[in-house]
Amino acid sequence: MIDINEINSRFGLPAKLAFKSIREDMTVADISTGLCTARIALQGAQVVDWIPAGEKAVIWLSEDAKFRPGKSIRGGVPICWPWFGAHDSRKDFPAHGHARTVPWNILSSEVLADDRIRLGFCLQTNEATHALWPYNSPLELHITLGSTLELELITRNHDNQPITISEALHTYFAVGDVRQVSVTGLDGCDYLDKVDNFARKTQQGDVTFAGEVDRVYLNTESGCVIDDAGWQRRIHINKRGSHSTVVWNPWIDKALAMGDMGKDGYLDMLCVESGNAAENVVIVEPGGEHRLWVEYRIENRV
Ligand code: TA6
Repeated sequence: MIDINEINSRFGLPAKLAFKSIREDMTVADISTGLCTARIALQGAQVVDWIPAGEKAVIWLSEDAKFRPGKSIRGGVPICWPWFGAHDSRKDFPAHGHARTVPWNILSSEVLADDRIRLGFCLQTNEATHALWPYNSPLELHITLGSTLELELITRNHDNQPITISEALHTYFAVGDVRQVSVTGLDGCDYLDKVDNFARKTQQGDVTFAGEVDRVYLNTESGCVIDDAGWQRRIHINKRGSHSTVVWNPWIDKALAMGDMGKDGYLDMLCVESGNAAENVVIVEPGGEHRLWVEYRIENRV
């Protein structure tokens, strides 16, 4: 059980960062500065809200999101690790790995010179996580919040054998109406189309949405831009250490089946996920590390 007073005395930042229990068993970090407001759940070190000053929310959170221990929170920035999607061989293992549904510890908190807030988290390991992932590979997430949002996921291999991971920052973005959205930056990229039995295809032009879209774009290190005509803004996505980009909208039937997308929630969101999946898995050598970094920035289309 987390001692909220103790965590605030060690990591709270007066008037800028406070920890609180939103339920007896779920702790969140609330950030409020001149640059942004935000909320991070300690379960999964999951950003669940980020609103730059003067902007609409950039990160989408379902009105039906469940904040229950061990249950993935629908929305925000779930961390998919140490595998993306279904486990290769164990169907009883959780989709997208365990990182997003287990408690993380706070390592550090600081106010930067430009008033951005930087927080460091590490994944808590225990018998249950070792049953899923029996390697000594500490995982850290560093989050920098201001008028931009940066996340860096660091995997270290303290074992004496190479480890192979797949991963993604599975970010849900808020948009005016996904039917008026296009995603640029993936033209000419090969992708696996999960809506068409993982068929390998090549992207022609921008990605648009008139039905379920679930695509793993491969061998792409370039950033993307979400052009949101509805809200007259663009969301710039820059990345490093990532060779895959996943684009997903569940559309009507899949959203209904998921049960926690809220009423017509699929119209207000899309996922653009920076990571390493499918043929882009990452091998971390003994003593080595791998860093996956993203930055999100808003541009208003005047
Ligand atoms: O990243 C897209 C995806 O893999 C979809 O196939 C869908 O399963 C989505 O993730 C959500 O997965 P979740 O386990 O959070 O319901």
